[in-house]
Amino acid sequence: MADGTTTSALRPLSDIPILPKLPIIGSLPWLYHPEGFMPRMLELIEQHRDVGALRVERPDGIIPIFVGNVSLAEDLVDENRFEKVLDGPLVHIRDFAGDGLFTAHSDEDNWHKANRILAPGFSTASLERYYPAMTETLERLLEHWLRANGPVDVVPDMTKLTLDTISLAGFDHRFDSFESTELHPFLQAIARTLQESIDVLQRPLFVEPLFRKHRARYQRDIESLFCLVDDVIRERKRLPEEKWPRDFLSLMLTVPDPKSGEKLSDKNIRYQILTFLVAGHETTAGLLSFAFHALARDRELFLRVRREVDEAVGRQGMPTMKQVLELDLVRRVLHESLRLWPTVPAVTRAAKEDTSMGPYVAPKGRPFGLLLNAIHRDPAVWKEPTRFDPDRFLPEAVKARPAAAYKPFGIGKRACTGKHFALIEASLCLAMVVREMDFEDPGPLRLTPTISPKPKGFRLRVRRRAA
Ligand code: MNH
Repeated sequence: MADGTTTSALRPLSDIPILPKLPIIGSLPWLYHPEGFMPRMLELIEQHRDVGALRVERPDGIIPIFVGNVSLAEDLVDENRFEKVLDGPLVHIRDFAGDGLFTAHSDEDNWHKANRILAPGFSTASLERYYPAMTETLERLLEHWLRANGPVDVVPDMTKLTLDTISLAGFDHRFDSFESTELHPFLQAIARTLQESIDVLQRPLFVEPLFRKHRARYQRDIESLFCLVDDVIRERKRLPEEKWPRDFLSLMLTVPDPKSGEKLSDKNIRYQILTFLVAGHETTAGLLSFAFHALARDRELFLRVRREVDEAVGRQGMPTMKQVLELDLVRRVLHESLRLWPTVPAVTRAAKEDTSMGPYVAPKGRPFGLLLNAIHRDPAVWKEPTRFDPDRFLPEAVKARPAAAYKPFGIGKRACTGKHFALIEASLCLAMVVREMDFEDPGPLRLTPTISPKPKGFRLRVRRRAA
């Protein structure tokens, strides 16, 4: 044991409270919440803060354990003893994201290989190359909102922004989403397959026959995703190399693994592209939507942010990437949004060898769902946890808390590859919208029950900034 205690002194996992359950449907009736599964889990953990963990029974009889207190999380984030495992929706997302970075197993060769090839391309320094894709796409959003000069639908517009940005930076493709009201069929297929990966977990097995057509469409959607991406790869290879744009696709096709000297296979590249699309758009779109909601409700904070932007960037033109990186308050607003509404609300960890989690045994391989939304509101660490206060992310305050208290980008070697990309893209958007526009208070926040939570029915009245 890492801490010298013996396994026999530890409590069995069956000591963790369990929700009521019924045959065939498990704990389903107790898990319903109009805003989705994750807000419900948060509510339940808050009722069990004394323990900080809860077991529920899935319709298939599997009993996941959810953990939501920082003290327990401190064990789960220990990279020496725990690692990411695939569980819940990730098992299904693997149907279309394959052995791409996000859904690869921690010991899979292709994870190590792709991580060595791709991670350097996402460092802050490398991101200069993709920054023009961010400003170009943001111009479209700003035009759209300035023209609207009235109510705008924030979530779909943020989705268009982040999708167009990642597609342009990732594989030089322009979806031009702001030119139509409908989302591109490819993007709709991504949204449907993603949602199915979580919906399937909440259906009792006996209703499955009623979902045969639905499952057939899921399979067709996946085929169509593969088709489009494989086409993009084939097209690229047909171009002479000196004409290749400097995007992630070219990087993947040309840069060999520094260790083995091998390049990624075309099939793996397909999975990586789908991974960027899947992991990299809803999450950032949700983050921006929540941040705008918070600013629209707090005029004083809004004006503080605007002052920062005016001073650092000026009143004209797009900022440079360096200027964006210097927008401290903007960055703190984004972190505070991710604290209250982490757009990936949970990750899964399991012990590499038998060990302990808090007072409990943690048998090798047994998955624990770590509820990020719950640790981010643990009152043992966060004072007045529901209050929106970006100054919680001032350097002194960050140093004073355990690192396990805030993990919106995941943990250790399996943490988010796109973190800097997302934060630069989101900072740029937040800064420019606040500089150019004023908002009206949209009223209280509700969440959608989607795989990545978003503000529900969030319309914002925007108007051009009065000088
Ligand atoms: Mn992202 C992994 C959150 C934006 C690409 N991301 C993760 C994980 C979290 C996460 C949490 C870890 C999941 C797990 O442990 O199972 N990601 C975010 C958030 C945002 C985000 C909150 C935006 C805000 N992510 C992005 C963007 C990209 C991206 C943008 C790509 C351009 N993320 C990834 C990849 C992984 C990942 C790739 C998988 C990393 C790995 O396991 O090696």
